[in-house]
Amino acid sequence: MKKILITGALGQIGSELMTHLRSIYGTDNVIGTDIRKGEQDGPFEIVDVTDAKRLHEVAKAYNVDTIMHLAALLSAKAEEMPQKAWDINMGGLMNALEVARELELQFFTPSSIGAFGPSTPKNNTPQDTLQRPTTMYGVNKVAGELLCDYYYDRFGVDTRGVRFPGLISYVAPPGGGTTDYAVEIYYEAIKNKAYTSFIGEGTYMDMMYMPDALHSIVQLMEADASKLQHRNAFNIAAISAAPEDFAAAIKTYIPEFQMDYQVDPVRQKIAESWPNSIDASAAQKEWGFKAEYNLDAMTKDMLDKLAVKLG
Ligand code: AKB
Repeated sequence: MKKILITGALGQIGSELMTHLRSIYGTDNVIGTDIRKGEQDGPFEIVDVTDAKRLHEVAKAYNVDTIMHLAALLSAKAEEMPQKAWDINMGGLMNALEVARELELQFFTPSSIGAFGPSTPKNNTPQDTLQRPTTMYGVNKVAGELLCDYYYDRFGVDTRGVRFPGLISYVAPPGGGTTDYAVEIYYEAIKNKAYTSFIGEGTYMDMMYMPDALHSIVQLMEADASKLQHRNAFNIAAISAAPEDFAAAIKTYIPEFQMDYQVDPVRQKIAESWPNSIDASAAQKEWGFKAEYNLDAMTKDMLDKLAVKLG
């Protein structure tokens, strides 16, 4: 991995991944692409992933050897507009995989805990298990995992992926996810010392701090291929928590913090169809993944960083 093209580079993961990869591989070796131009240094091109020709042209022009395909609609947005989600999530993925096949590139795309459904074992969800999601996002993620494995088996494209939990960061906000409450709660804790959660009490989901997520991508992409028994996609895990766990963690630093609930039925239903916690032992065994941040360490860092960011 020396020259990398990122799609969706201005999104929640992309904006931090771009900076992280540039610090490792050099600014000129990481080409950001998105449907709009943002404020950032280094090579950047406007690319809509549904435009296969443009994606191919840019990858070829920069002579990249890796694509990290992040452009996608998240779970709640995909439920609002399922047809559009199919076009972007599946059409974009197919275009990116084709570019990887044609130009012989290494390929990363994230799957998600959304690839599981109500019939999946809920606790310590195994790596290989029943995947019958009931959301458009989940359908896209399962189909995407299968498509990436297909491109590896059929064409030899070096495809790799992880099933991300809800990702928490203070840099770029997520947009349209079910786990977004776990980011909003920190912003509101700093701004108003109070938060109204759209996910109900007692609803557990897996979460992870962004530095661990970024580290996982680099570690997986650099992993020795001969050690990988799985490819698309690995369970990775760090924190299993419900809204009240976040509130309790925040209260240790901001004792006046208050939380109440106004549950959004659409996102609650999605959350209830996902696992409470997942088993990441295959990722640990096959490429050594281990998260560094637990809920308390993440909370401390989020509150410190947001206090500075929000003044
Ligand atoms: C979402 O909530 O849609 C995402 C995810 C878990 O994939 N954060």
